[in-house]
Amino acid sequence: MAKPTFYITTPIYYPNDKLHIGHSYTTVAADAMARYKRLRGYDVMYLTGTDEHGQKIQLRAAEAGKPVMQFLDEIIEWIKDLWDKLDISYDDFIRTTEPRHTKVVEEIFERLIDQGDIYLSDYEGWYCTPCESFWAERELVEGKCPDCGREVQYVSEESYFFRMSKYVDRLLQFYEEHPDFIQPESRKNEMINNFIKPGLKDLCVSRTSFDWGIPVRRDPKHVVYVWLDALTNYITAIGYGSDDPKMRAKFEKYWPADVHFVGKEIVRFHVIYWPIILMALGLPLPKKVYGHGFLLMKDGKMSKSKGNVIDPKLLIDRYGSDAIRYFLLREIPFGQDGVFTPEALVERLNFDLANDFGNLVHRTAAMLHRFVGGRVPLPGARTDAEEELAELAGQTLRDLEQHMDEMQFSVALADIWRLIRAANKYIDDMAPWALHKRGDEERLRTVMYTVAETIRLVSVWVQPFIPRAGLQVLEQYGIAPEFRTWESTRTFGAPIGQSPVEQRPPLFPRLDVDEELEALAGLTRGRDGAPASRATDAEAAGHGAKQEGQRVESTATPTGVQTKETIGIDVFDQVELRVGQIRAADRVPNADKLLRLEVDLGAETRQIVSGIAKHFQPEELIGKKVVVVVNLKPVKLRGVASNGMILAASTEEQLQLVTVPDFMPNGAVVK
Ligand code: ME8
Repeated sequence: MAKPTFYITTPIYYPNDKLHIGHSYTTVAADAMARYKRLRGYDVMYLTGTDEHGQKIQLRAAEAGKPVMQFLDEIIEWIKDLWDKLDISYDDFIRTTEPRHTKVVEEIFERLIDQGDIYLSDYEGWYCTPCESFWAERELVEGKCPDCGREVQYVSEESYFFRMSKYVDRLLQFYEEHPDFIQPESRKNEMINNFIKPGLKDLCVSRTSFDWGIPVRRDPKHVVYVWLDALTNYITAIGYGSDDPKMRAKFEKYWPADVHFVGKEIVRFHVIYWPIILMALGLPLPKKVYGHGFLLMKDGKMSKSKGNVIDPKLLIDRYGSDAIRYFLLREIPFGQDGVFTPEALVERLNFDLANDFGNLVHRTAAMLHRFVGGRVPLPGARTDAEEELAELAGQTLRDLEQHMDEMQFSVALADIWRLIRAANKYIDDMAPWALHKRGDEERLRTVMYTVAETIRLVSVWVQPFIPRAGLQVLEQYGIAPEFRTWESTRTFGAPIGQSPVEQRPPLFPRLDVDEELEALAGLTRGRDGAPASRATDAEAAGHGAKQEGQRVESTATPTGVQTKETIGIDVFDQVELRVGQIRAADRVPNADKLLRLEVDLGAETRQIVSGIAKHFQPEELIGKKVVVVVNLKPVKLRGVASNGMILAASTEEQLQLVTVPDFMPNGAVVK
């Protein structure tokens, strides 16, 4: 039987300059999804590429003093090298200057004129060259481009226009019938309210003021203007309009795309103009457009002029591709904006990769050698402890698949790490060294097998995210090919006994925090050239759970409770409380009061550092439904990021978390 297909794309990036870590973010996310689907047995087509036409490219090449094609070839080589370094498993790379694209765009344009969807008229308006955008007078901000603040020029020129307005009703009907088309859902209303309801304007699709573009066949003083050219890459790359029957069959096989991954700023083009172009061509529409959030720097959006752009190659050279991939996917909930901080990067690498996963793999291999001859042993009878771990593994797989289907990469990784932490705890609780000492051979074999089996599952599951580490561990643990498949992880208890295990250096080295922060400051310079600073202790004040010993200024009322100053409901309303479920908890090293929690808020999982370590063991908190202040400014506590606060009731002697019944969903509002 033919495999089901899965066609996934990234935006085609402008090669007017080297790409930065923001572009890598989309490409890594799409790669994780492509790898995941391949592991699930899909025939995947993963497309990326470059959007090579337009005035901006022409100007940049002129600045560099190079012929445009040479300028482009050099950057494309740099980009492909970046994707190789990041282990991006794309199946095709489309350049919009390739004949397989240009020829088809020319034909599409002719056809759309013949059909009456494209017409000739005059364009008048303000044009921003760097943004390649036209603006109406009223849209300008103090006479400048509302997007980038730069000078705009008044242009009046003959242009071809696409009659977008003709298709608006059909588009709205499509949204109704396909409620999952635009993801995350919140972006849909923004599109309807901001762009469609005020009246969708026809789109200018040709220019005469520059010539670096695909000429309009019947009127070659015009070149096809950027979005019509760019968007159609998704169909030309897989053979639409090709003369080659094999390519046409490829188009039939993969179209419509399963998902276009794009940054939120270009969602509009993908959910309004692109579907309309496809309707005009009589083609089916893509199944989903996922508009993810921005990766920001502490001082806002990454931009060359702010000088806060990070070169991803420098990061990969220093930390390895797995580390960067992990960080990007784990740190920022897909769909939301997230801030890149050097502290968060180093912490993720130290805690999650070196301490949790790396250490599990390393210490287990060492114990297998020390206690049972360097092979995975055959297990004896399971006890409750093994059953529990096996059950958690089953639950992890179910959660992981659900979250991957929802494209919630950070939550999917949190799912896997819950099992990794449970395996580390299982080792601590079972103490194989003690079993060895007292000669309890059968228990020792069972425990060591159980840990190795957990490592097998985890190593298969992490492969979409950190492919090198996943594969390396499967090899290190001598796992046979049939037990490396996704399907084989549905059973806990594969016959991997007797597999020879190698002792290898740790997967991820532990980093010296201060040294790395200094090195990273050199890679990411702020506007004034000063290294990005670490969060101060003062910023951290008042975070985590209610801090013990925090002074409260109170005003006495004649009787009853003593209160602070009276506030209006509007002030209280500013505090946003939601139900959250604690998914993971561990101690913050060198901080005897602090626990690091991962709290599931439905739409995302947050890390919160809480000053409750004196009152709870981390493991007793797992699964508890608590009340979380979700709109508190993020801070660092002992260098660990904390994004929210958990409510607790306390007296001098005791502290209890405020909990909510289990049936209340995660993310429910508390007021
Ligand atoms: O828009 N955070 O190309 P582009 C997250 N050629 N993602 C980011 C990012 C950031 N800070 N910066 C860039 C174009 N991206 C057009 C696309 S598609 C038919 C044509 C990612 O080079 C994100 O995916 O400006 C964003 O949409 C894309 O790069 C923009 O790349």
